[in-house]
Amino acid sequence: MQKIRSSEITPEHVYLSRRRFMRLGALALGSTALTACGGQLGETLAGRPAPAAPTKPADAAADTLGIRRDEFGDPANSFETISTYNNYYEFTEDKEGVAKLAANFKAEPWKVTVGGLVSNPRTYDIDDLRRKFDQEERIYRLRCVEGWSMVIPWIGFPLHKLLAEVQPKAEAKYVRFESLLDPNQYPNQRPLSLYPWPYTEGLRLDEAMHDLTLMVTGLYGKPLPNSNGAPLRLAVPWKYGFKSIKAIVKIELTAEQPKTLWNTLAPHEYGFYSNVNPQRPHPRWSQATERRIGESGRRPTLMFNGYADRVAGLYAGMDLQANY
Ligand SMILES: Nc1nc2c(c(=O)[nH]1)N[C@H]1C(S)=C(S)[C@@H](COP(=O)(O)O)O[C@H]1N2
Ligand SMILES: [Mo]
Repeated sequence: MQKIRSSEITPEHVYLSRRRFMRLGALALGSTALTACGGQLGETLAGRPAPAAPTKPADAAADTLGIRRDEFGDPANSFETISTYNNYYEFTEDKEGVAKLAANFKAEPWKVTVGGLVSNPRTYDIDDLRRKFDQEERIYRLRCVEGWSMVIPWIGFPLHKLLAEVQPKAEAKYVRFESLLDPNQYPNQRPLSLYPWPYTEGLRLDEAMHDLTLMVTGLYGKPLPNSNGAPLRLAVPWKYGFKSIKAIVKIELTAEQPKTLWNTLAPHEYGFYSNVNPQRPHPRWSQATERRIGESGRRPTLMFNGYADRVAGLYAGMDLQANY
């Protein structure tokens, strides 16, 4: 796999408010954490050359597996790249360090509870989910809010099939997702961690019901690697990658918009909706372009990450430039 220089990405972690730092002032924060976070300028602000025409195919290693392409014709990144370049903060903030730390993660047995405002609350074993719902391949783009992207051949089933089974009540308006809390397995969930664990995310019910919204159980036809959120994660391809929560243990239907980890940490940087929008810069960097991992140069970012024809209607009447 091609080595990815850390200078080529703009970390989304850790925006931490000054107040939070003061409160935790005694904590010996590594200086890396500080500089890696707030200190760095966005890729596009760092005096880089204008976007160059990307070279294709994205990833030489993809050839050996037979190239899969997304619906826009872009080749998928290799299994190697997808499973070794990760954002998974429960393990580490180092993208290339996740796979090693996650090697012994215990992804089975695994239970997922689905409850809240539903008529038929259920607890599923991961195997129940694999057996019960047809597993299909969906080759989606993943656009991280930091300004890089990949093409990933996921295996999974649409979330709406699961929701149909538990039957949301009329009052249910949102879906809340929760990741595993287990400091014994996640080194970065140590006591006094600066993150409000567990990782949580949320969708409006109609977003959750959209056919593009996928419950992911695998990639490249194999069970999901630990580094990608085994055994169960979400893929919401028109939103920034942090919405696609990993290692899900709980799904809850709610009447109110749920709190989410990134929105709690830095509400002015990471909105609840966080739809990919090249015209709306992150407060610290532009979102107009992205670096496809494996390509040279940058390519333009597309509205809703290219899925506008199918999802724009969900936001009719909403101001897309606002920070929701
Ligand atoms: N539980 C959990 N889910 C998570 C994250 C995380 O740190 N913890 N990182 C998010 C971010 S920022 C991105 S870009 C994607 C990365 O997914 P990948 O590593 O499979 O490419 O996972 C998202 N889901
Ligand atoms: Mo991300």
